[in-house]
Amino acid sequence: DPYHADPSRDPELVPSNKKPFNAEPLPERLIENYITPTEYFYVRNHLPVPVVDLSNYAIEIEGPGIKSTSLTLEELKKMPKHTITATVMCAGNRRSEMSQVKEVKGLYWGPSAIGNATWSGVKLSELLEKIGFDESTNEALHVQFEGLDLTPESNPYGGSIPIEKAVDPKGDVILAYEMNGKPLTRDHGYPVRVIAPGIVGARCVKWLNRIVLSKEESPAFWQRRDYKGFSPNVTAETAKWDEAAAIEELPVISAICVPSKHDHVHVNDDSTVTVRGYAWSGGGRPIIRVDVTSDGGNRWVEAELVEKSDARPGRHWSWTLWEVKVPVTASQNQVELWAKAVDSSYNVQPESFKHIWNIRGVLNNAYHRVPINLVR
Ligand code: MTE
Ligand code: MO
Repeated sequence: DPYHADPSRDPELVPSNKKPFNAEPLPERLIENYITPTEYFYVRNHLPVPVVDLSNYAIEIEGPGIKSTSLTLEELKKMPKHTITATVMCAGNRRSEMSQVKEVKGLYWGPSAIGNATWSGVKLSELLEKIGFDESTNEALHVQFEGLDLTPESNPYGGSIPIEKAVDPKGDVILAYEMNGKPLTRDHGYPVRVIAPGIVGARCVKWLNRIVLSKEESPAFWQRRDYKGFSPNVTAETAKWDEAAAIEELPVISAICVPSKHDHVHVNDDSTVTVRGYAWSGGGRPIIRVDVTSDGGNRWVEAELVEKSDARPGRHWSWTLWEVKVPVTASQNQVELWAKAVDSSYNVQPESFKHIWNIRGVLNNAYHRVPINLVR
């Protein structure tokens, strides 16, 4: 069993698959804390968790115009330490809803393949500068990352980000060795992982082994043949993988975490129900508004943004937690709650999954719709 050395996991994580391990917490747990506790931060592994021996661990860095470098964890820790708070989300978050339109390929995630944590480590921009990267002369267009986890054919997990993001001090890309103030756990990438805030989780490579500057994107399967969106009528047979853009910055999303689907919900004395959830957008774009309705959009109510970061637009990497009391009609026993968020570029979530459906079930950011039963 290639998974025999996998770590043990918290029972609060509900697995959608065990080998490789993929799991998310219950939505109501997710929004209890602005900073998601590590124990129930979702886990998305494609392969067995590698066993890392620190005594022979070093990150290799190479590419044109820089000094080839090998860095141990100890050497990394001697560089200036930066801490950011950033949300990481899987491109497959909320895939189970898209699959209701038509079956898609992938794990059927609920709305909790997302979490917000603090990440500490070295800034990639500072490291690259230190080893001689010069933006005015360097021809690299991408920074490729490789993990220590291997496919049965011995290909490492990998992904890449645009060079502009990597070398921008305000891009805040971190080679993180701590999550929520503690060394990374094995599931989250011990000893070092990439955190590319505002970018899809798939590029936040765990168990980091190698960094390569290149004119090309990462050659890894997950960069070239996965994590891309397509038009709704494109099929597995007609998909032009080489022509489609790899997902990098994620679009605006939100989800209702309380109540859950089909819950029996107590109606407040003022004929409202209390609704709570999260909202987030990629690219460092803060959430400026969340609208919620209980009657198909005849009446939208603005949610209160109860927990958010005061980071500037462009560097706003954390999610926003929101709460609202939504009026419900006295005669109804069942309603469907809808939520949609708006980011600082006034991007808004699409209304339905039908028109954003895609073969891989990625970018599942249509209005979140939660049918509930009312109890008076
Ligand atoms: N890095 C490696 N080496 N192997 C992986 O399977 N999964 C990626 C990314 N980094 C992955 C990886 C995906 S798809 C996501 S969504 C995030 O890690 C999940 O990070 P988490 O498990 O810490 O939540
Ligand atoms: Mo992912």
